[in-house]
Amino acid sequence: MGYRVVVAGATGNVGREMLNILAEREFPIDELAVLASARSQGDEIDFGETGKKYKVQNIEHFDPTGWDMALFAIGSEGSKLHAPRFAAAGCTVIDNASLYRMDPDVPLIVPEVNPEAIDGYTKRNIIANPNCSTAQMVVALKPLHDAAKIKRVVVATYQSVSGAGKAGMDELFEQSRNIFVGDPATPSKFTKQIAFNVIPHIDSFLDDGSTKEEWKMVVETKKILDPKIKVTATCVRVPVFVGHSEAINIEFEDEISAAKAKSILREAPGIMLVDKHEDGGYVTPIECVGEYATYISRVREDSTVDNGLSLWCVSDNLRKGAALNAVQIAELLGRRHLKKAA
Ligand code: 11C
Repeated sequence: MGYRVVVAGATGNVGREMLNILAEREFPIDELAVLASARSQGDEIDFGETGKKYKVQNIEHFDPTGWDMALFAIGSEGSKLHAPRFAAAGCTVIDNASLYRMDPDVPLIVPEVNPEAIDGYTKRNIIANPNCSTAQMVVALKPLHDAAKIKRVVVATYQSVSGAGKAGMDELFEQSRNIFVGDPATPSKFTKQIAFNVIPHIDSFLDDGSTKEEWKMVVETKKILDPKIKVTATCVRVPVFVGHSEAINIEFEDEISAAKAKSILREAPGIMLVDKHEDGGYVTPIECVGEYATYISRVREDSTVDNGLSLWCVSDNLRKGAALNAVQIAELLGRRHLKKAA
């Protein structure tokens, strides 16, 4: 016996990946409803490679009563409108938006890192999925924190345009083509030209000069992993279609060598260590597209501080950064609480 599962926002980048991953992982589904805004109502959407197609229903008119769980990828405004309604009807919401992440009554979960925190979901019947750049970083940090206690993290991100949705991907494609044919590369979704450029600005600016994306990496890491860890982030958009990369510098309380860190990371859940000291002995974003793992490369000691390490971390932002993590939360919810499926 399986679950009655809803995917909301099914026509977007993350929603499509949610459907692909539910199908790939053979999530136990008795009935599936595929929702989006009125604009997409009636469109047909593939359920991964199963050959099954589903008609998109209008979320406004959908009655969630009797449905077990809903995976939401409809942005904060959509979640604000619909998540409380679904949750009140008894359908547990696994929400990819930032809206509820810092709500103390909503668990913010990365299953490899803080699975036990999911038990608090009953307060609001909502579980939050973290920001993509946070998710991959905490997967990398968790086993190292367990081994040597992290004090401080300095991270610079190299985030792909798919983090800004389909419009971001279209803009990179169109600007690249325009530049080749001599047409203007006018920015629209991004604040400056993204093709052949990098932009040190993701999400809105805050009063202290940081951006909301940078703030999310700080507060979400504390909520998921350990409130004592200090984090400073610089988030940068780069002309890559899919796959976020991060250069992470970590200061530990206890001594930890690069060799020890590598042996820990080699065994850690969700991580693939690819770290050869030779040309190409590391992972780049195009190699992680469509994969589940968070890839770690370039692990080395930082001799400028006591107990310091630097590393390179790459993952598919639409998968581990969003849809895969949401499906893993659904699996965890099933295992720990719903206990319906075999
Ligand atoms: C980006 N990380 O790359 C963002 C996308 O809080 O879920 C995801 C934003 C979020 O633009």
